[in-house]
Amino acid sequence: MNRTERMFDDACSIYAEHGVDVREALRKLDACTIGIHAWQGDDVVGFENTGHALTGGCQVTGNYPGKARNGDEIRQDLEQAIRLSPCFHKLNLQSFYAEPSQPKERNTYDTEDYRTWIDWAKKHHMGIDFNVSYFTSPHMKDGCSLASPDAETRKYWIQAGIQSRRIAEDIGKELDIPCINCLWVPDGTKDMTADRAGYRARLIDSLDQIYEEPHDHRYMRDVMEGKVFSIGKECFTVGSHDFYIAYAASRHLGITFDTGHFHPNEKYYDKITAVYPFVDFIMLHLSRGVHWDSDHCLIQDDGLKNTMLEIKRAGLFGKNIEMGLDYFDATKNRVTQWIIGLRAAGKEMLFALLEPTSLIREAEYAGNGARALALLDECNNLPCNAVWDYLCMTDGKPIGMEWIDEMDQYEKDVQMKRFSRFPKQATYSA
Ligand code: RNT
Ligand code: ZN
Repeated sequence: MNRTERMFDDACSIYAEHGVDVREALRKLDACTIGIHAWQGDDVVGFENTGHALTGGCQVTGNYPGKARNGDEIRQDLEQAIRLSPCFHKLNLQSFYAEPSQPKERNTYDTEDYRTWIDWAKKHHMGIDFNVSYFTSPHMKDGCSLASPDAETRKYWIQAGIQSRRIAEDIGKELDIPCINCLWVPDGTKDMTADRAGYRARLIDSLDQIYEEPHDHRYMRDVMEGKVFSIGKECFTVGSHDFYIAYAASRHLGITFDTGHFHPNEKYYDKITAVYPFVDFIMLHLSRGVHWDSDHCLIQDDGLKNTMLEIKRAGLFGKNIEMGLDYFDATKNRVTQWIIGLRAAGKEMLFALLEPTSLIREAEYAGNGARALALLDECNNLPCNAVWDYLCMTDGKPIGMEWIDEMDQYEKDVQMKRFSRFPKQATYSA
């Protein structure tokens, strides 16, 4: 027995003393996926080469070398990231990562324009989630799309929304894994508007047109993502959280909670069980909003821990709830940040699945609050990491911190060789 196996054995007996079956937890972990967001690989640029700067109130700061410059390089980087994470993954795509043979309007993309991605996902036994890129486009008017006062602008984006649901269904059917189709629009106003109701009525009308066509639930699910505000739209965001929760509940659709999209002191994990009973599906965009939506790389912080615990305690893992990463930071190695996020999400998922929840709950309902709190705190120090290392070992992944050296090597061998004095695509710096 090697050290990892010995430590795993010890961990199993310690958890068993608290009524937790480690192998059962590992089986449950296997049923969950973590989405990996393609857009961290190229600073949310896409493949359309329009020269249009990133818009939509999202901002990528930094200019670290080695950025992927095309589909093959993004896929190469994604492969490196998933190689160093022992969980099951799903690919999260934006519509502007289409690879059509001829340039096309974004609202006319079809499933075959994602053929390379679909085949790549098949090869890696992954599902795909999808998002229309309602930003970085000359077809946005004054930063608005579906809620724009301009009918032509709305028409363009409604068509993109309708198409995306067909693409999502096709992808889900072909991969036999439901494709989660997320809708987020940056629409809003920089300054005060005297017509909040008008913007919202237009958004409702556009959404109703997008969601009119019936699709097979087994292959695709619709979710909508709200936000407090975007940069440049500080006074009014049409698709606020309240708006989408009410809309999704009334239309039997789903919700996306992006963990960076709330007020910094808001406990976003509290929303999961509050909203879950009333919507069709919950998607989580896992991010680390330092101050507000800063899109910092996900790490194992209290927010992430409590999110996973919330899902586990409610018995919701694998049941109409999924999660994926969503952040973009160009100040340091982009692939390393994917791996940090994937591993942080995986570890916190495992930590939650290993929590002896019933012990804490018993103490709580027996009125012994101090015992419940003591257990809650002690659980932080149970040997979850020994189980994680064992998982890495059995999955053929590096153990402990070994992956960091592997990643440094990749940076040297692959990413740094991409450096060019005349980069093809624009980079964005603060
Ligand atoms: C933006 C949303 C959205 C985007 C991606 C690029 O605030 O979080 O999910 O990050 O669609
Ligand atoms: Zn998001």
